[in-house]
Amino acid sequence: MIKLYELAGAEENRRFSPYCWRIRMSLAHKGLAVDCLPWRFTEKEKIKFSGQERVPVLVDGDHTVSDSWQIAKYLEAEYPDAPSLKLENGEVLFVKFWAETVMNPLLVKFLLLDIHDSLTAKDKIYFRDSREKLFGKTLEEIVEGREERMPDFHKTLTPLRLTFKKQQFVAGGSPGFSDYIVFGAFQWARCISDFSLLQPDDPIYEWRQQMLRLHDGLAGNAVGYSV
Ligand SMILES: N[C@@H](CCC(=O)N[C@@H](CS)C(=O)NCC(=O)O)C(=O)O
Repeated sequence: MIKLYELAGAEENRRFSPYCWRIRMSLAHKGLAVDCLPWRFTEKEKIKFSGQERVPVLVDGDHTVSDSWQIAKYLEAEYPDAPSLKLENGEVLFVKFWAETVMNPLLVKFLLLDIHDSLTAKDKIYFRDSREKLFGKTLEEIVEGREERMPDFHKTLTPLRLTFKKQQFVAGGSPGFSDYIVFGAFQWARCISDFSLLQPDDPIYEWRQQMLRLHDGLAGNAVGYSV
């Protein structure tokens, strides 16, 4: 069976990585069974065989693939007869870079402290140290005043909101990897934080509800907060 190394919190079933969620949803989309193995930030040794230090890492027989984008391409090439992730249109790459350079950097500044608080004791030390070095501030300073930053976040989501006024999913009439990219970011937040990002009258909220229900409620049933 396919194995997937996934980021976990102190609670083994709190799986919150946005990149891992892209792949969990993609595997379900393709109808592939998977054994999801919990991995913590400080368990670099456990994934050393992959030649890098981040999750997701997918192991499928003799194949080891890391990086969510490479994994999506691998799944598409290896399982062409299973439902398509719709990678063939180059626009998916735009969605990936938009999520990673516009959306996720705003989200991380809402979530850093909640992420920290959900980790094992050993991971807490690593996480605080590495993130405070990266941002040049304490986690508390980074997150402070997050409510006031919500209007900016909502404005940034305008293209997404307008898309859902015209079509049901980012990828068109049915979900594709573009949806899993954007959804992964919302699911990251939902699994780690009770900070509410969307209001029920927002078309993005309705889309997120649909995503939570997909594949027998895979994401909706995951350990997280009802936000
Ligand atoms: N470009 C990679 C990013 C993966 C990534 O950054 N994963 C995080 C978890 S969300 C990680 O493993 N971080 C390890 C660390 O910060 O030490 C992908 O798309 O898979």
